[in-house]
Amino acid sequence: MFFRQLFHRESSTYTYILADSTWRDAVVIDAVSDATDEVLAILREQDLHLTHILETHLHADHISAARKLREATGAQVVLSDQAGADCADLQVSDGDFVVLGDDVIRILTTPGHTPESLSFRWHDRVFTGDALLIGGCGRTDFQGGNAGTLYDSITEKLFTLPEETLLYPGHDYKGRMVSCIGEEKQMNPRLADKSRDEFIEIMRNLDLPKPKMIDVAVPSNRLCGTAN
Ligand SMILES: N[C@@H](CCC(=O)N[C@@H](CS)C(=O)NCC(=O)O)C(=O)O
Ligand SMILES: [Fe+2]
Repeated sequence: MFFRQLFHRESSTYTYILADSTWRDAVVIDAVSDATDEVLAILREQDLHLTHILETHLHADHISAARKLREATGAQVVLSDQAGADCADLQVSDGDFVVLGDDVIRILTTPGHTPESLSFRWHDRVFTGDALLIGGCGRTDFQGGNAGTLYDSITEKLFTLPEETLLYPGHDYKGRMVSCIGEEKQMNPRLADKSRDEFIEIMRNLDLPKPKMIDVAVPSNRLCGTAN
């Protein structure tokens, strides 16, 4: 097993590289365009062959490296079938999986931050994109977001995973790198002991500024990230 967590400072985005050490196959989750060379260098150094480029959703705050990585490696881009992204090689839905060496990465649909949001489960960990963040969750006030749907995704899908499952989020704005499902169930201030209606009310009152890149990033990412 090989695992790396990279951080993109401008958008506080985490990119993950997962690989099977026996077969030398790798996948990347939420690669940022600015970090394309860094991802390719790690693959080269570790002698890994990239098979899939997984996107948790159409990002609003950065441009994806998916297209550039596909051009460089021939790997397949994986996006939800709800993304409306014809550029994807594989359009997936709940229960689908991606083979990685001797194991699989299980695909969970976790809509709410956006309709096409996915989480990926691999070994002892889950990659939740912006559905569930450490001590928070993705906002639901743009891109077809829906707070009630997000509450259902978190409580019915993510919170029913084993409590020791490691939680690797799509972003963190305070430098935290990993949590676990049990900790979020007990401690996440938006979710612990909160009803669906209370959660919807919290999300309604967040009043966050629009992401700086949204008007460029979303159309670009629907094309798997145009070259920049
Ligand atoms: N200031 C950031 C905001 C980014 C932002 O809104 N990110 C979304 C994810 S795409 C979010 O849900 N953030 C949660 C939060 O800020 O609590 C920017 O301009 O890019
Ligand atoms: Fe997002």
